[in-house]
Amino acid sequence: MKYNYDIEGVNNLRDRVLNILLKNRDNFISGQIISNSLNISRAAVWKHIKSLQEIGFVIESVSNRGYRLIGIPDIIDKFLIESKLQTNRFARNIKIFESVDSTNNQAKKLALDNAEEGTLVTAEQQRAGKGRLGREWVSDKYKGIWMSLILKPSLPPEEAPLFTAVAAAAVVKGIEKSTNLHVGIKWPNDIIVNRKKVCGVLTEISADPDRINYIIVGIGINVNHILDDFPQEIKETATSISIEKGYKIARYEIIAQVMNQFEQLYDLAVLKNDFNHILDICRENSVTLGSEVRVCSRNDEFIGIAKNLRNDGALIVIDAMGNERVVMSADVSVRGVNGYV
Ligand code: BTX
Repeated sequence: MKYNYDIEGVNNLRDRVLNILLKNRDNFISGQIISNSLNISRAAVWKHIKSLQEIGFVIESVSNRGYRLIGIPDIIDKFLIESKLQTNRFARNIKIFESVDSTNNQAKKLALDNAEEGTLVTAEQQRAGKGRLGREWVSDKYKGIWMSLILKPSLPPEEAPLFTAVAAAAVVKGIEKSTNLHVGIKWPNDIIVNRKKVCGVLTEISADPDRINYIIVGIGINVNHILDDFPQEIKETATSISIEKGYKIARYEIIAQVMNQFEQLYDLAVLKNDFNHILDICRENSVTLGSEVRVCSRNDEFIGIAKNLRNDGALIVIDAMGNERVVMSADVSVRGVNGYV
C-alpha cells in the first residue's frame, strides 16, 4: 500500500501527525513510517498521538500495525478547518475563542488593529451574541457556529448592503455542500429550513463618505442543537442542521465550506464587480419572493407581495394598491403574514 504523508502547509508537529492520520483515515499507518516522515522519534509520535486523544480524536493503536484514526471530535480547530479549506485568503488567519461577548465585537477590534481581509473569528460560545436592531442571538456552547469574517472591499459605501446577499448565498451553498441540506433565504438575512430559522447573518459596516473601511459579516448557524436546547421564546421558530438531518454534523467542515463559497463569490463581486450571479443564487433560493409579506419600518407598515430583488439587493414589493415599493434592508424587517416565513 502507498501511504500518503504529504505535509505541505502544515507546521506544528502535532498537526503534522494529525495530517498523516487524516490522509490515511480508516487505514493503519505504522509509527515507524510517521516517525521517518517527520524525522522524529517513535516516542515523540506516541506523545503527539496521546495529546490528540486527549482532545477527543479516537485513534486506535495496535502493535505491529500502527495507528488508525477512527473518530474526529466536534471541536472548532484551526487545523481541522484548514484541512477542508480551498481558499487563498479567507479563514487562513483564524482566531478561535472558547467564550467571547460577540465574535462581531472581537472582529471589529481586530479590523481596527489592521487585521488582514479574510481574518475569521470564531467562538465556541457567545455570551452576548447580537442579532439586528439590538436583538439577542442565542449562542450556546459547542452547539453552533458563531463566526465573523473581516472584509475590506475597495468599494463605495452604497455597495455595502450587498455583502449581506454575498454572505447569504455563501451560507446556502456552503451548508448544501457540507451537509446536503437545502436551505432557503428569508430576505435579507435569515437562513430558513422547513419554515424555521437555522442561521442568521449580521453585517456591520464602518465607512467614510466615499469608501468602506471594513465590513464585519457575522454568521450564526445552529448545528448540533436538539429542540430542548433552544429557550422557550424561540422553540417554535428555530431549528438546527442536526434536527433537520437527524444526526450530528462536524462543524469545522461547514465553516470551511462556507468560507470556500464565500471567497469565490466575494472575488466575483469585488474583483469583477459582478453581483448578478450572487443575486441569482439569492433569488433562486428565496423563500420570500412570491410570498405575501408584512413590511415594518420605523415610520411605515404595509402588506404586499414580494416580487423581486433589485440589482442593489433591495426588495421590490407590490402593495395592496398595486404600487411597486422598494424596501431597503437597513431599517425594515419582513415577517410572514401567516406563520413565520
Ligand atoms: P435577527 O435580528 O434577524 O434575529 C434575531 C432574532 O432571532 C431574535 O430576536 C430571536 O427571535 C431569534 N433568535 C435568536 N437566537 C436564535 C438562534 N440561535 N436561532 C434561531 N433564532 C434565534 C440575525 O438577527 C443575525 C444573527 C447573527 C448572529 C451572528 S453569530 C456570530 C456573530 N456575532 C454576533 O454577535 N452576531 C453574529
